[in-house]
Amino acid sequence: MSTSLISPADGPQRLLVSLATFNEAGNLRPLVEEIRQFAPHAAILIIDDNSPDGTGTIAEELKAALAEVQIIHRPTKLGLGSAMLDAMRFAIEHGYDALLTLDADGSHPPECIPAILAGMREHDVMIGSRYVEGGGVEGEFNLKRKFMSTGINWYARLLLGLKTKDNSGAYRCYRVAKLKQIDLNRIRSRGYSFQEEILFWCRIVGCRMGETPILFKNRRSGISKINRGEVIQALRIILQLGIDRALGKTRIEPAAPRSD
Ligand SMILES: Nc1nc2c(ncn2[C@@H]2O[C@H](COP(=O)(O)OP(=O)(O)OP(=O)(O)O)[C@@H](O)[C@H]2O)c(=O)[nH]1
Ligand SMILES: [Mg+2]
Repeated sequence: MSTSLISPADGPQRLLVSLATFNEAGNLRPLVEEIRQFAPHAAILIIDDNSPDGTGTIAEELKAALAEVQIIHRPTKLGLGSAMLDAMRFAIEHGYDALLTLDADGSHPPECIPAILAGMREHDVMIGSRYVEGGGVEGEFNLKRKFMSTGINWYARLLLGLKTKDNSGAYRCYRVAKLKQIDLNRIRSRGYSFQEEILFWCRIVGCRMGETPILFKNRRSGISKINRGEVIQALRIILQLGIDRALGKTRIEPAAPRSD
């Protein structure tokens, strides 16, 4: 889509916003409206996994009404990480400059998009972060969730050498030219550990990482898709990646000088 130009002064020129959805019927429409408000010239890609609650039909209605909306319908629930990979491949194939991802449940406030895009002037990856000064969680994280979030961040920093503070959230913007330098076929995660794994590879290809504060909100409606199986799988994949890193298996040839 060629209509997605935003002022170069505001950040990347051709911006794709991607939303992975599974049963977000109550959340998708208001979110798309808010995104259009804060990123009026962005294209919006919805990746829906045949949600039983009809999210895919709502996506079709949005597409019929709005030129900037595009959809990938997938036959079944294939995991958040696999949806992110599809979004990255789409951004590369369609020549976008930047890819912004956020959860479709209302947890990631679209009013932070301008700050994230502004950060892209000096960074290749910008994270909407709960864990930098000014960021946080609205209301209270329940204890289990707080423990999980803190634990996984600590674990990923230790094993993968990540320096950023919020490594598990999905509110991010990536420079597509840097994503092109990553061999996306090497990414093992199909679920939630994708967030940590892609940051690891972004660091390997020399991305400049930035974080800007966000106030994370509890999902607007519907239920969480994260479960014990997802958590165990995430821990296993990060451990395996950490072992590969220690064994030197994740080294890559230095990238050619940037042309962008
Ligand atoms: N396409 C697709 N989207 C998914 C899948 N799993 C989760 N999502 C979406 O990914 C985003 C994050 O999932 P959530 O269930 O909110 O996970 P969470 O944020 O850790 O959990 P809560 O906010 O506590 O509900 C949401 O937009 C989901 O709809 C999946 O298998 N496929
Ligand atoms: Mg959520």
